[in-house]
Amino acid sequence: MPTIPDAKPFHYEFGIDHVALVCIDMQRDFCQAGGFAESLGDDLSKLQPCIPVIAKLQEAFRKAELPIIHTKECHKPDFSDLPTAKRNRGNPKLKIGDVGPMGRILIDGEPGADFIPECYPQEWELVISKPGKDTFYNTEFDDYLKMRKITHLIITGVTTEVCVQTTMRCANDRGYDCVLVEDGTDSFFPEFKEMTLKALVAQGGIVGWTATSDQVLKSLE
Ligand code: C5J
Repeated sequence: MPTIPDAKPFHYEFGIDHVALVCIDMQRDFCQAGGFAESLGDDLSKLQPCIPVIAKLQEAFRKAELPIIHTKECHKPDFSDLPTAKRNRGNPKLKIGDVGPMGRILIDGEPGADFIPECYPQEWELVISKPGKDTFYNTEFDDYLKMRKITHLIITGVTTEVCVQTTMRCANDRGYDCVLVEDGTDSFFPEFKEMTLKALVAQGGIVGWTATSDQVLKSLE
């Protein structure tokens, strides 16, 4: 059975037919200039280190013919899945739905809500459009995982303490065993990333595990 012996807080095992790579919100609106994050005043350079790491994990999962699930945080063009409170939060220069340099901010189908080229899904991979921070909320995620008998999730993406952490906590509550890839996630706030990585594995792995991308890649050899 594939094992990550040095995962934190202790070794992690998964059945090769029951594991998926989850790539959270590797979108132009978060990672590139002219998008949502920049309109909130965030420093985009903070999200760049995890990009080649996620690309490498995607390559390895594809080579091993293992499933990859991509999420994108976005809303319907008519705002029917966008709470007014979310639209107004943060007083951004460009609100969700406003027209920016990459089309309407965080609206499904617009260039900004699409994936960055480095982490772009293959056409046979599942893409989940999610209106919330939690990938389970109002999506087909849980049905898909159950249908494919996936019980173990290797989680990557941005941002660590928002959509990534929220999804991992909600997966844990549903019984999935999750590993967050330490160098496969980033935050605009490095101190939040550091605390999140510690908090998830505290108390004997109260939310799950963390491991480096090298450790994950080794487990697939
Ligand atoms: C945020 C996310 N930070 N993908 N979304 O608004 O973490």
